[in-house]
Amino acid sequence: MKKFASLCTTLMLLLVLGLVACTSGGESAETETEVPASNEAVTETESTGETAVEPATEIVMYNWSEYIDPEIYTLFEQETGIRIVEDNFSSNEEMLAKLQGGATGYALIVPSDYTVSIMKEEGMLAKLDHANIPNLSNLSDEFKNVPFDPGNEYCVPYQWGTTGIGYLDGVVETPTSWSVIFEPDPNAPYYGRYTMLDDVRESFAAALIYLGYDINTTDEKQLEEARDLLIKAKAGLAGYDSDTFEDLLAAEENVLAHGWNGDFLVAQEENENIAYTIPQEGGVIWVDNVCIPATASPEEKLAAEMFINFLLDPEIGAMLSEFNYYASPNKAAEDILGEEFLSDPAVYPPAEVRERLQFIKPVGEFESVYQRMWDEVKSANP
Ligand code: SPD
Repeated sequence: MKKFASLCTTLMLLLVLGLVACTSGGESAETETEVPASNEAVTETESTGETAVEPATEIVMYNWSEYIDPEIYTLFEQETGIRIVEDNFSSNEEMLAKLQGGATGYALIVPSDYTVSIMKEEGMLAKLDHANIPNLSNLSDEFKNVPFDPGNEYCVPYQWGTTGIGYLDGVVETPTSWSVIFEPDPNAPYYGRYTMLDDVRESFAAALIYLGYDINTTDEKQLEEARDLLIKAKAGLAGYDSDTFEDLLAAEENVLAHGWNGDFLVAQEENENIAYTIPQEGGVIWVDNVCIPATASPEEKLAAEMFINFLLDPEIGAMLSEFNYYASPNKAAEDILGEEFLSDPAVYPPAEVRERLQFIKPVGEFESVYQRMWDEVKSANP
């Protein structure tokens, strides 16, 4: 058994602020990763033989780009002395491949729902010590028991959103169907001026939805049809882009894009003609989560849990949504966000839209078939 003996003294202020809890029990990274013998931050107390862990003074968060207000890092550092450095990825698969390839040094990662399932299955995540995250109680009930991580054992929902089509209102008609992308018309004014996400599961989901198939199909014939459709669509595409699709719309370089709702809504501040819609065939709904890789040291894990607790603070949760325009899983933050935000159908889709949305789910071994066909799409010259 280990306890944070000196932590209780040195972090008294943080305790008062509710930022960290001291515990001698519960799950902690020590059960997932060995404490390096040379690590000075982990000391053994003479009387009990128990170890005291102090939080790391700097940790790295591996996140999607433009997904967090940098001011949140500053406030956290002011309160705790812990500096957070950010590194970015553009897709779940990129992040997963990097970690599977042995990358270490990340204390916080932000995988989507289906990727949490994959990482749990592969033993890549540390179990959270809930005693260090008292603000967990601020989560809305529906996010306390998500199917990919019941009881928030490994992760805490960060933000949630949808995948649909953003467009320049007034320049193109409201795209009511995915046909705008999948039936490319060389005479259409937007031909060559739209992008699709550079994301295997998202782009296949759009094609499978248009074909009327399950977005998690493991039927190779259906997937081949979707691949062929994606190749056909490629003729009219300006490119695959997960990082700047909204900026290209704001600059009116492109007029339409497959992408994530919040990114379009943020870009509206630059160009008020940007609008977002979910086509009649439906779209994707997703939950991104903040988790700790199993490779994090006990010191990094404690600092990461303190930051997760900080994110769950009502004011900080509201700051997060005000910055990235994604829906919050934090009930206490929603109470601050106010009615205008909560009633925006582009952020919180109404019931009739929600029933047309599907979650991407893990497809096990079949993941490699998706990847192979995606490689075929990317290398095709239509
Ligand atoms: N700019 C941040 C975008 C985050 C999108 N994450 C959603 C992934 C769903 N597959």
